[in-house]
Amino acid sequence: MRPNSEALFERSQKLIPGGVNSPVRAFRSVGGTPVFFERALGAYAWDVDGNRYIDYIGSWGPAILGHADPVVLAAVERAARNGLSFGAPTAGELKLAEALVAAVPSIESVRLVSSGTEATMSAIRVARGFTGRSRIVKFEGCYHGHGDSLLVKAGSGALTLGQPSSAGVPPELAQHTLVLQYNDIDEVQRTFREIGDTIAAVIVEPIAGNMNMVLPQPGFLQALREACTRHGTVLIFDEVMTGFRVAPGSAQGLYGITPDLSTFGKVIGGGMPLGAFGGRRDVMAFVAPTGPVYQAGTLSGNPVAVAAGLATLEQVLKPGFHDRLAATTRAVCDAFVSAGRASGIALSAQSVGGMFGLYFRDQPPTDFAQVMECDSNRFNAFFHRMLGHGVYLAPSAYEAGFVSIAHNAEDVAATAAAARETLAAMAAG
Ligand code: KE4
Repeated sequence: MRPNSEALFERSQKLIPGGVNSPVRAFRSVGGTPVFFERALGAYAWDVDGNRYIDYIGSWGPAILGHADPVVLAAVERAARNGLSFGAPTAGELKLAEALVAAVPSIESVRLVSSGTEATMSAIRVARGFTGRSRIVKFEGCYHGHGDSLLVKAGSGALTLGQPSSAGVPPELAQHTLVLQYNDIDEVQRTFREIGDTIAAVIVEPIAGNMNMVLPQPGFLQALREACTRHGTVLIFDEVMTGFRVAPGSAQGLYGITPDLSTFGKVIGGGMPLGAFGGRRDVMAFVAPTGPVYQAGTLSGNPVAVAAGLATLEQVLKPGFHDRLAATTRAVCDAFVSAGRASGIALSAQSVGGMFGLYFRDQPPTDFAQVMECDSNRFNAFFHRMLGHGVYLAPSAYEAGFVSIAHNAEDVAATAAAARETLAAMAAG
């Protein structure tokens, strides 16, 4: 009996580019047929053939409570019964803005949008409008969504497909995007000494999660803060992935660095289309209709998405939530590392809060060059064997993994057993 995923994939490729609505889903780097999912609940997802997987993607971060959380579903249902979208202000949007301002001290004013891409694209425009400058700085391997200025040496799907710099972005625009090396403090300081007063913004993932997971080295984020302050550059923390995923105060709370703007997505929508950008009041005052930087959206602040986000954040911000989530995520990493050690295959792993990196390399990489040293062929073999054991990892060596509060000790044990069997088989050749 032919798997339904294969049949569906064959048909969808005829109508949808690559058969998917986001490139990383296409399994292009790991090979094979993408799994078509039918439903998900808690830590698990079932494909269209009824196979169950322990899910370590969680929709690339939003499913931090586990899939189909009953409280979130009830909130969505209540909101939906009152209408799906009004294109007018609602009390829920104010409540979510209040929740974000309360949880993230750097946010004095915030605008809701419908995706992380919209959030980062808008934040860049605001920074350019506020400073009157055009140049921005990003870091190789970091991904900030598919806004034109940011698709230069990007990570995630762009890196996965070997297209870090996208076609279709006019050179006249891309020339304003300066790409530096993540964790290279000397390069940042040298660049700012030379041209700092021409730089509108630095946008950075405070924990890089789109070239697999790379942590900021001591002093890196502080160096960005100091350089931006000295030169009147807007420091943007792209917390679309790390926001409420790594700590109650997000990565900026974890590292004690105050950005000028932050962007959010994923967790704050709980699986529904929702993003946000916000920060210093004087910068956000430039956003229309109060200021000259235009930004808009038919579904911005959508009441159903806002209901999902509020219900999610309410649970995520309960005392002890991140401690429990981080403990489970550490246990998952320990399982991978001990399985690697038992097999003799070079494997390392690390985690922060509810996100983790898994590397076929002796030590976790600390920069983009070291990420490229990881054995992606081994990762691809590992990915498919784990899939066969009912464990769903990101279909790319350049993505982080995500754990939910619904993952339990049995799931970790099953993952450990699958990893031991998989790596032993790989070691045996
Ligand atoms: P979206 O437009 O996909 O909601 O957010 C873009 C984005 C912005 N900033 C960061 C740090 C991000 O990680 C993302 C999106 N992340 C990818 C996964 N690495 C989304 C998955 C996909 O592209 O299908």
